[in-house]
Amino acid sequence: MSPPPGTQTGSSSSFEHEMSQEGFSAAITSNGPLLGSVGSFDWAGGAFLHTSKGKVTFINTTRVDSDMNDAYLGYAAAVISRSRVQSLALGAPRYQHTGLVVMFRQNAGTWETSANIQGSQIGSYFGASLGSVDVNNDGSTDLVLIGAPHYYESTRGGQVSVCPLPKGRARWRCDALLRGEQGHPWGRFGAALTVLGDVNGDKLTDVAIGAPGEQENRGAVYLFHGVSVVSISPSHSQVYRSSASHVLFHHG
Ligand SMILES: [Ca+2]
Ligand SMILES: [Ca+2]
Repeated sequence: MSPPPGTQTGSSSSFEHEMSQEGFSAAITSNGPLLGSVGSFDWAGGAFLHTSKGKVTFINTTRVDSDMNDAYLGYAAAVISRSRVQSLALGAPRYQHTGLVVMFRQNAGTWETSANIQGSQIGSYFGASLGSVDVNNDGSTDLVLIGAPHYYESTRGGQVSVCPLPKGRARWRCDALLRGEQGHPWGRFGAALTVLGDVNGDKLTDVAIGAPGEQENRGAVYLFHGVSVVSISPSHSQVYRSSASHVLFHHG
């Protein structure tokens, strides 16, 4: 256990990772596990990459950036693979109150930021969940899913942005949204998401997205299928709602 703030007598650097909460999120890279560390550097956050040789690398936005105060970088983590080269995505859902996802790539042995995607709505918690999807199962990531579970609309709460990997040096653009059903403004759709693999036998990867706030926090899980244009269908195929009888709702 770490001592509470204000009890340190050591060097000022002792607060760098004192309450870092390493393991807040996790992803597996080809080098070893990546563990989000939202509390590092006074809640700017970051992530630790543990390699097989016992080496630990701390990854964060490289410059001391006051914008990152309380950003919670590392709240979510995902690994992107393209042509066998891995890059990392880390979510910072409290960045400037709108949220941010930062991409990192390895350059001459160090991890540096390569791109970022910012949320649009204050308080939306954009970047609270992340998923890296290889829709067509060819070994290369096709898109990144970014959850914003507190995104507010009057009839449904939370959304997930579908962001295809840009070609070459183009900017990231998120070109579609996944949402829950109407009638759940406090649903927190996108608070959690999971890449499932192919569950309906069409060889395209499918995803599940949680909405833990639906139905007075009994929660729901939505299933979305991958589609052959290398994306995720914006219409869910099923929603599983928690109830005494575990009723299963089918759509289309
Ligand atoms: Ca692919
Ligand atoms: Ca499928």
